[in-house]
Amino acid sequence: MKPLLMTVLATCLILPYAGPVPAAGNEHGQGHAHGAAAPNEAEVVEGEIKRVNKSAGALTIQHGPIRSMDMPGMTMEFKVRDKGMLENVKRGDKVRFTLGAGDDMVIESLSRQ
Ligand SMILES: [Cu+2]
Repeated sequence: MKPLLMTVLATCLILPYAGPVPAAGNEHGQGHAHGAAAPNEAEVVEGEIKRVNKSAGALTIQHGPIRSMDMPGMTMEFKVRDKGMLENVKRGDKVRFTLGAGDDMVIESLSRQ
């Protein structure tokens, strides 16, 4: 579906402007410079890829805290929205990603740090 692809691309373009993401701090809340293009304010999570599973369309990521989900840092597997997102990453890459709304923990956007 084209609309989904557009969403993924748009999100990827927006990411570089999200600004520095605190690795451990809580500095969110100073200004809203990136708000205009991010209607639902998806939280950007930092992590390191531990495994790329192309057949399952999933990534195992050692991620930092995800405050919007009350999740501490841990290593876990995430599905990706589009398997094409797996083409540009490999084990050991440091990445930033956002998850879709809801409990399904699907990676909606992904970029290398
Ligand atoms: Cu987790």
